Amino acid sequence: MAQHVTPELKAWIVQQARAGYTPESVLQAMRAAGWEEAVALDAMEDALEGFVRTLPQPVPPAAPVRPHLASDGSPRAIDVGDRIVTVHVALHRPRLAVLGNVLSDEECAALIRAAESRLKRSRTVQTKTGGEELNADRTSDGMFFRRGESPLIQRIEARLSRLVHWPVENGEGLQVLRYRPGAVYKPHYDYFDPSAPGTARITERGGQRVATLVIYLNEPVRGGGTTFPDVGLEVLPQRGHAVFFAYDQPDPATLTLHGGAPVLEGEKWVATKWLRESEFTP
Ligand code: PD2
Ligand code: ZN
Repeated sequence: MAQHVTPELKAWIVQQARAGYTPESVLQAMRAAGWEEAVALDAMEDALEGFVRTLPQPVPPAAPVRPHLASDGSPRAIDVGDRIVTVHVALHRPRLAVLGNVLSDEECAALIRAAESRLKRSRTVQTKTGGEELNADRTSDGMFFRRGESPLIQRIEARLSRLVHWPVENGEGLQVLRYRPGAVYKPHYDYFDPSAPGTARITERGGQRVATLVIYLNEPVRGGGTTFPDVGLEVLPQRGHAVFFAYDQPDPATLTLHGGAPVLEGEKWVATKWLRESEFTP
């Protein structure tokens, strides 16, 4: 006698699938209840096809979020709450923008004043060991502010966080550098070399660096541009302006090789904000 598949049977099959029973175990139960294998398989196919259509469709993985400027169109001006930052140049490879009005003249002068007595010959993080070293490739003097250490620093950190859509907590303390005539910062990447033995230790706190803001606090008389040799770009220091660049992987393919060209006359002062993947605890 031909076996007839009822709506109740199909509903029971869906119920078993929802409860997490495997198709094999459902088939086995139907066979035990006297259903012919071919009829049982047809019934399962029929019932489960409808069931699968009701399941939520898989969501494609979201692109990783990275520090970025406003993403709606190519705005010429970005409201960061307490001032309007202007966008002068935007590059896509490397991801880079030249910005104006990031700091006021008074803020630049106040940063220089607060940093001056704390300057020491700059050191670079030594990825071989995870320690720091004096470096002939970097002949500036520098210091780090602690994150949030004064109302001025708090205000600037909050502004930069809003500008690049990245939490204040993921930022290293603001660094101030002074270059005297002849001082340079030879071309380098700001991320930590993944193949270097010290990198694991350095990235324990906050992960990799993912973006940099170099903010110009004054104007040297001659020289001192920030160069990007891969793309033949030189950003010239203008007080209160900044160059922002992001690197979504620690790899030269990001084209973010950059350096500070020698200062030929006068002094150059910058503030650098390095942004980490996650919360940075000093
Ligand atoms: O002062 C600069 O122009 C400069 C150049 C390259 C700063 C940095 N790197 C840096 O602070 O990472
Ligand atoms: Zn750098």
